[in-house]
Amino acid sequence: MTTASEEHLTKDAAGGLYWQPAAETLPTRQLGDLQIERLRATLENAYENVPFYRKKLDELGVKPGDVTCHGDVADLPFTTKIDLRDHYPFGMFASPREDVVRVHASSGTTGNPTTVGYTRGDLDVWADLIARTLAAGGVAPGDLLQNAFGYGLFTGGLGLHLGAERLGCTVVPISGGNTERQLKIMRDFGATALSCTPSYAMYLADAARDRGLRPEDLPLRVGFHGAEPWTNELRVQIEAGLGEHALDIYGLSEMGGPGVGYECLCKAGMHVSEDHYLAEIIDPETLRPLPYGEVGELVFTTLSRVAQPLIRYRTRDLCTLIAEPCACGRTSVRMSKPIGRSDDMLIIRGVNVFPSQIEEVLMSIPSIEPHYQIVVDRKGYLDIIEVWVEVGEDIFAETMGDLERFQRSVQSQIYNVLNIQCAVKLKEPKTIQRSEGKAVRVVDRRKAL
Ligand code: DLL
Repeated sequence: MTTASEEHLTKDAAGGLYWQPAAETLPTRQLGDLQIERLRATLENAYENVPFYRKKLDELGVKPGDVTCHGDVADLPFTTKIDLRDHYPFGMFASPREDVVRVHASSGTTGNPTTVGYTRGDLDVWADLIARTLAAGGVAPGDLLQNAFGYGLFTGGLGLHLGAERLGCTVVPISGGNTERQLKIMRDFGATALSCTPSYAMYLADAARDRGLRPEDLPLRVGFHGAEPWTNELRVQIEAGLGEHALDIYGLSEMGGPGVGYECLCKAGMHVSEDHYLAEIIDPETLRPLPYGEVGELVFTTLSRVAQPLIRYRTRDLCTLIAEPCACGRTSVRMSKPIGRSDDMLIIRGVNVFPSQIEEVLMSIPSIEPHYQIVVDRKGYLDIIEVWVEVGEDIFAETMGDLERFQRSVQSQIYNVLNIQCAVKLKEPKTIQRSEGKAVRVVDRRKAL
């Protein structure tokens, strides 16, 4: 007897599997038509149910029915993270809150995080997109996925979990951290697949080596790594250290999380799930669309999300779109690895951090002077962040114990907002370098991973 999931799974040309073969290999022309049909439905939903979009579209004099081809997309308004924050928590929902069965939020945001809601149908689509991602790496029922992405409001843990269950493999919801236990469970349970950030994968690889474990002692065959930038050089090291194929996966909370882009075993860029997301590259200065192959900012429009449709969402990620066909047989465009951002967002151990969030905390503490510097570095493969702050003379007159207490209190106030540990260094007045132009608030000493 075949199970429902085995009926889905057919071999691709790269050694992986299709989860939804028809959708994943849809001829370009049909894919384009499907996108326009879904785009119109999305615009209608947004126009009818989200006052923000009704106003924006009315201002531009665009009606959902006016969009008939891809060229019309450039007439549609953009959406930014600020728009989402301004409508916190549920003002961008197109569905009544009662129909929203899940809410996630972006990592590490201060004040108002950006929230994302899913109807039951949205979760269903998400599950299939992650199942596609896992299948592309050859994962099938019978495999065991150790899911070391963080569970909680972050979309990584629960997203991968949902897709693994949809696919029908065994999922171990171990979440992040506790390296000793990760390595034990990996061997005891026989994990054939791993999901976590690339930096954590490398950390696990080093920890395994330090304990005398060779890659062949680990049962892994494939890993799904993303949520932060990484290079092909790191891929080679992770693969050698863990004995797995290390595949890149991309997504962002605003688009519903991972599942937006994923690599097949050709490892030649991430296939964009184009039947559910319309991808564009724009020039971040002029906001004009750029042709495939040019580096620019990635912009997405959701094509099937019901609870929270987003039109031309500016991801701030800089990359290129690759239109040439992939050897695996999938027909979608691929996105290159993001090479940077068009804003100042830092990604520290997978958590998104805006320097302004740290500034807000610091500036709320009276004894701290308005001079600070955020120093980001890497210890092994893990990011570390230090916040150097200038404090008034009076602070240094305190006892050692008082100073330490003050320092710990600043650390914990930053932790409360960002959810990441950082080391606070108290500096004497006028010791942080002043700049004649823009203040250099962030010193990022990390080399590309
Ligand atoms: O990082 C969703 C995710 C979870 C993706 C698990 C992959 C795996 P956010 O926390 O909202 O969502 O962060 C989104 O992270 O705009 C990129 O700047 C960055 N990012 C995500 N994946 C990659 C990747 C999740 N593969 C932001 N390569 C995005 C480079 C990535 N950067």
